[in-house]
Amino acid sequence: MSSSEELHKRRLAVVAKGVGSVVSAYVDHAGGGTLTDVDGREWIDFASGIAVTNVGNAAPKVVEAVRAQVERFTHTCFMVAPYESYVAVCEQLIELTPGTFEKRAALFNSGAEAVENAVKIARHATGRPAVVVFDHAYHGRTNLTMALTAKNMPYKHRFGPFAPEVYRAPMSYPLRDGGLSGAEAARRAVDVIEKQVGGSNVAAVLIEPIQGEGGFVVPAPGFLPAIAAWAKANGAVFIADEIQTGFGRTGQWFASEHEGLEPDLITTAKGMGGGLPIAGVAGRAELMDAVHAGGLGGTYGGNPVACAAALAAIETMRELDLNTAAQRIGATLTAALADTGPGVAEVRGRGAMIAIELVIPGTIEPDPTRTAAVSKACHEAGLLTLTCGTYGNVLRFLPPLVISDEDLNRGIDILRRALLT
Ligand code: PLZ
Repeated sequence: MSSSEELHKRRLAVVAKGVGSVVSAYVDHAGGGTLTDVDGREWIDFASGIAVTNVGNAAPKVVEAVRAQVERFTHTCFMVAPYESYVAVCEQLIELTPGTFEKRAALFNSGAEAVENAVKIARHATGRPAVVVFDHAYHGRTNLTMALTAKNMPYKHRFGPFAPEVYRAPMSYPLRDGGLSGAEAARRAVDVIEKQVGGSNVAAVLIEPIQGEGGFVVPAPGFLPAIAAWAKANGAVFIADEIQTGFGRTGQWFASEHEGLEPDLITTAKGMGGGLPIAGVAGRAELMDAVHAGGLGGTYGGNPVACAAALAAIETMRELDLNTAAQRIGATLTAALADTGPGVAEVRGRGAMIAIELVIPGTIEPDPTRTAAVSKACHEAGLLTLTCGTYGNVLRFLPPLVISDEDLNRGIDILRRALLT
């Protein structure tokens, strides 16, 4: 077996530089809350492959379901010859997403593809062009989703021109908007939408209930319900992008539930597949079914192996009550980070989606340099952490929801040491 150093050398000769990696340790195997690299070093996982392995890496039920499925058949294309597991995943999406109204669902391969399809459905159903998104939003890297994403570097820089009819409204960001209430921040956003776009032109308002790449921004209470109410009053489709927040991550099946939201459409990916690539759009039947037969699809969307993994992952979430686990992880992390010094402006998030925002002490000036240094110190000590945020000054923690108390506490010790020394 090659060492990480040897593999990295090989990589540099063949893998495009535009594809980055947070660490240059190459993974040999992973399970539960840890990864082991090819040099035999163990890492505590506070990343979950960016909020994907909520049920843990190589979760036993997922492994078994995938193995059984690949032996039966690997691919037929649901648009050619359908199979039960696709239908069963859609049944689960309809049952688990908030809202008791009649729903339909469709499956895709990646988060970006789910977002693209949600926008297609909203435009088709309303006959309107405009899509409203928010400051700090992240929705993907395809051409339309780059347009929907806020941050230039690294996602958009020199990749334009971007898709038209995308409009950006101000977000509720309590630490950085002077403490506007949810209602005030919503009024500010609605004012921009009405003055710059016009309510009757809006096909969809698309928002992450807690922003992911943008910095784990939790909007002030009341902001999301007010935006959803505006969408309803103006005949626009309210789409919650729950790709990062979904499937137990925030301590509920979907983060929309924290404020009683019933989005018209929800996009899901990441956690739903237990590590295999699968995504979905679920929502109001009259919107989903507005699209003509054959208008939605793709070769691999809802691939049978990915569907088998998703069904096993969802079953694992239910059996192990991972929503409760996420709440417990969140409470432990939040308590452990409460006294980490004046450079930590805020500890925020919900459930096992927790972050700290680092600033120059005594100000709210972002401190990306220290953020990178703390992250590096964590990596050197064997804790896999990620950064995020428009200003690159947010450290985020996304442990698998099955992480043991022992691994969680070992991770927290490393983190505290990195922050306090
Ligand atoms: N919507 C809310 O978080 C993916 C991307 C990391 P894909 N986030 C991690 C990176 O640098 O590429 C994401 C998300 C939200 C959409 C997406 C896109 O999902 O599966 O990466 O396409």
